[in-house]
Amino acid sequence: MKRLLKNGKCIFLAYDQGLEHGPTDFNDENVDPAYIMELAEKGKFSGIIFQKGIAEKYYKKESGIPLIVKLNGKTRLEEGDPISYQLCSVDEAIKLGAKAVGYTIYVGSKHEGEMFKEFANIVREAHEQDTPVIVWMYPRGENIKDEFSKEILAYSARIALELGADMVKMKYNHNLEDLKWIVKSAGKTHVLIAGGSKASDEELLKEVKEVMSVGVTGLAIGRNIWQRENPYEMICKLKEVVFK
Ligand code: FBP
Repeated sequence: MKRLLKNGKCIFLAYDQGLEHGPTDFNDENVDPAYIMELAEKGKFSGIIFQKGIAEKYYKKESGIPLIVKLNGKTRLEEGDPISYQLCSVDEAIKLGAKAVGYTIYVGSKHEGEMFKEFANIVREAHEQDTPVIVWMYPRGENIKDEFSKEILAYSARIALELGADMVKMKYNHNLEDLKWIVKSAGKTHVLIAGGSKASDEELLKEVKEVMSVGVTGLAIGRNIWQRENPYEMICKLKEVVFK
């Protein structure tokens, strides 16, 4: 964990959207993973999140930026209750240079149990090799009436703690009182907030200031960085807020 945190905080650059959403999120520049690797290096992010294929071909070990390999993933093309299967093992990720591994669980999906089982094995294997585990907790599926309700978000955070995750990445429902309870429910599991689709500079900075005031550890942010015309300006501003 020490490799990932500075003053107990972190900002990870997420770039697994190519699998989750398709190239629809990209333009001529950010469609190239080499551009993102350069962004992570120059912006001195706390970590870069890649799927295995991108990590193999584009991760630059000499950058010193910690690699986080996302072990499962799915497309947006399948309908019904979501399931995201493991596609890369902990050992493979570590061989690629990973300093942490990531996995998404769709809480409430009828396939939740399968994801719990895969995740339990990942936690065991990763912790045996002193590698932290980050879980993306996204409540989804027919049983989930409101994926942004306080109850379901706090339940998701608690599940992350119960299952042994070191960090839990969640979406923010724009209610600070709810977030306080969510952070408490996560206990010693660090809470990270996902970036979401591109917001204005003012909106994003306001939101980040807000979430950092209630004990959140940091951000795992993608589109809100690499879809900007001048990402470096925003990175500096975000660092001011998160680390200072
Ligand atoms: P953004 O910061 O671009 O929102 O990325 C965060 C993230 O968790 C990605 O890691 C992931 O690809 C994506 O969101 C999945 O979001 P969704 O399931 O809502 O499409």
